[in-house]
Formats: sequence, C-alpha cells, structure tokens
Amino acid sequence: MLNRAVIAALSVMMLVACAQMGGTAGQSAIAVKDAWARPVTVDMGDKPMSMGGNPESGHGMHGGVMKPMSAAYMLIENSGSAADRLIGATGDVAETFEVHLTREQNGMMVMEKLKDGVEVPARGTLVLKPASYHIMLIGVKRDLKVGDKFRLTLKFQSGKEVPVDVTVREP
Ligand SMILES: [Cu+2]
Repeated sequence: MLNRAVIAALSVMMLVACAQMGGTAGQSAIAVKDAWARPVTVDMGDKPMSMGGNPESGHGMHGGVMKPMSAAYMLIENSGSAADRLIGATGDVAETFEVHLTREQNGMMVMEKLKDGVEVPARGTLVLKPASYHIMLIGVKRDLKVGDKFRLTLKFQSGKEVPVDVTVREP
C-alpha cells in the first residue's frame, strides 16, 4: 500500500522528469562531422590567376577587390526537436565568413549570399558540399595547404555557437 510520502515522492519525480523533457523539447542539438576546406595560396606572386572553374575555389572578386577565397564544407546534424539556422561563422583564418549557395543560372555556376542563412531541420542533416551550400571564407589571411587545420565557430539563429576543426584537402 502506498503511503502519502511515497505518493508525494513519486509526484516530485514525475514533475522533474517532465521539466527535463520540457527543457530539451523545442531546441536544436547540433553536431558537426567531416569538416574540410579548399586549399588556397594567399601570396600569388607573379603567377597568373585562373578565373575559370568552380567559383567556390581560389581567388575571386569580392566587393570589387581580388581577394583570396576558400570554401568550407561539412555535415551539420541536428538531433534536437526544433529546426535551427546556420547564419554565419567566425574565425581568425579569414576576414569574412558568409553562408553561400552555388547554383546554376543560365548555364553558369553562380554563388548567392544567403543573408538569412540556411535551415538545419529538426532531427535532420544539412549538407555543405561543393556546388551547393558552403561557408565562404573571404580574404583568407594565410596559405591553406592540404593537411592544414584551422578552427571555425559556427553561429546559429538559436544563439548556439559551435566550434569546428576544419581540415584542408583537395575536393
Ligand atoms: Cu561562395
């Protein structure tokens, strides 16, 4: 037979359990896998610049000035029950970080800056990959050679900031 003390204790335990569930419901839970970025040479010397190929690689015009650029790719997993948005990144490897989408327009590959970022669905994965979503590194400050590592901090709409170690490799 249950006495009042036991019933009270059970009630408290159930309340705590509910509060804990409530605390995690409606939140994103972010984990990042397989982060990598394209190599880039910052000091071009007198070597000619290649203007062709994939717009995510190498050197390009940004704000009318030729700046060394790279792009970072990764899998962003959200095991939480609420969607979130990747809105940007910070780090010391470049001057500016932007969330971009590469897509085809009139037979040309063009990059679009996503001012509102990109959604990471609840219990889903956002894939950043070449010719699709990526984080553009604009004004890269040092050579990024294959095998180098650097740190980015991803920023999400929820306020979460997620540090990521990125390895430089060829696409
Ligand atoms: Cu880009």
